[in-house]
Amino acid sequence: MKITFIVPAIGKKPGKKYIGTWKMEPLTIAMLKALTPPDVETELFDDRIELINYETSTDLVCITVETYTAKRSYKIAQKFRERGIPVVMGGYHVTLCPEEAAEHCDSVMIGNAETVWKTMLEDFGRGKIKPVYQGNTAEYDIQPDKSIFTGKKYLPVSLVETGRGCIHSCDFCSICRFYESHYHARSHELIIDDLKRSKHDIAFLVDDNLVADHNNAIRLFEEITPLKKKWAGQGTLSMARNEKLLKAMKKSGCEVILIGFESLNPENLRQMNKSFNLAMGERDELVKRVHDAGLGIYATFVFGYDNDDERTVEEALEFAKKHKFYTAAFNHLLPFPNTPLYKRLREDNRLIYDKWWLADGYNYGELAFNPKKISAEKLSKLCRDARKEFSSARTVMSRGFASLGRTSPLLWGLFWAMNLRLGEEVDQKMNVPIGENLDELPK
Ligand code: B12
Ligand code: SF4
Repeated sequence: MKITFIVPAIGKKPGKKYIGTWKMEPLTIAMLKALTPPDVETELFDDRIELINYETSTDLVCITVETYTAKRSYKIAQKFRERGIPVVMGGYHVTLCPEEAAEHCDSVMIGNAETVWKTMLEDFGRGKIKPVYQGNTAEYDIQPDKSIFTGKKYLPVSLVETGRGCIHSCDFCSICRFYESHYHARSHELIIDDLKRSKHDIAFLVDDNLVADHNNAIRLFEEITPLKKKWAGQGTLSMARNEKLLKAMKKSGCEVILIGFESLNPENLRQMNKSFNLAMGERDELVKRVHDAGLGIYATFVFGYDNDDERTVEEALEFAKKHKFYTAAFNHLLPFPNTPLYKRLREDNRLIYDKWWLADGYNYGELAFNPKKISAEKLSKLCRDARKEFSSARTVMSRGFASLGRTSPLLWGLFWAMNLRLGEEVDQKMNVPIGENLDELPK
């Protein structure tokens, strides 16, 4: 039996390069490969870095689908199904919208694959694949098999999972829908083993809130310190209230931590069900503590909540410049399917498209709903301009020198490469036509 794995791109601009910072190893495929018995032949086409061979000789096509890649995934599936090759789909979007995905493939997998992948392959082998498989989100005790990436050009960063899910319930978030607001910590033995196997010196610890449990996090950081890796991850400002945690993070090799500030406006934080960001205390002081501990911050903001107006983006930009963050994202809000945000906007008749992810003419960077106090076009432009300004030579220089005092020489070097690239990418990302230009060669 032979399986063809596919990672779809979100879409391509004719003749342009695909987004550099998105070319990370797709850990998802390494997990599916690890679950696959060794006698099954496998191949991978990563649409972000290569052309898909639609004529490949294969028995089964397995596509990982995110909301941004859904339209393209459905088109790719159609091409294989026209040849009579069955297609299985799984991933975030499929779990959020199983009925929609089922219209475009032979079988959908809801949730995680670990507990059902082998059954699905056995059913397929007997010619009896089921239309739906329901995975159990709690069990994942295997190591990824990254041999499937051999010969592919990805960024030199190893993705290592430390936990799945999140206990919070922010109204815009797909993760808490997928994991029903539960967190599943991964065993420290597996994490350490995974880090030891990873071939790069820099790791991205895949966890949506690495510091959800301070004591577990401190223990983990103490255990990985001897591995001498440099790493980045995602957490909340709550880490700043625990000096022991900050010290353990730094000592274990943490250089940059992504923090979702989302909004500086308390009413917006309440509306998005993220008031826990408010309960942590004085924001400037907490940011200072994280910086003083020698950690860079990747700050993320989201705009489009009901209290946002033309000033809001500027205020966030000023805040980000004041603290000289390692980097920052100025995103507009996007209603992902099956989230409370999506339902609220639909009830209020504020959606511009019923399903933006499938809509003709929908481009990356555009709003898919009408904000209350600002027009959709204006907000999209303000986000773009904030990204441009934050990555302008003047701002990058001043942030770069602040970063010198915080992060290690390795990450300082990376700072320039990353920030200059991000600056270049602002307009590369803007207006990528979602799902379009299927046969465009990546550069
Ligand atoms: C690492 C990461 C990235 C990396 C690289 C991603 C990659 N594909 O290589 C970078 C930084 C580049 C990135 C970029 C973006 N990302 Co991202 N990313 C993640 C993150 C943190 C981890 C993904 C991962 O490796 N997980 C570990 C694997 C093992 O888990 P998994 O993918 O869920 O796979 C399991 C199941 O879903 C299932 N499964 C998955 N696929 C399939 C396929 C089949 C056939 C089957 C049977 C089963 C199956 O089985 C797997 C094993 O159990 C997730 C959040 C998260 N915690 O998962 C967000 C996430 C996937 N990203 C998200 C988004 C929105 C984006 C961006 C659009 C952000 C932006 N605005 O710029 C871009 C799009 C880039 C692109 N697609 O080209 C969203 C997607 C939401 C959605 N509804 O689709 C997520 C969920 C984050 C979020 N906050 O909501 N991302
Ligand atoms: S804290 Fe982050 S991962 Fe958790 S629900 Fe909120 S946005 Fe999602």
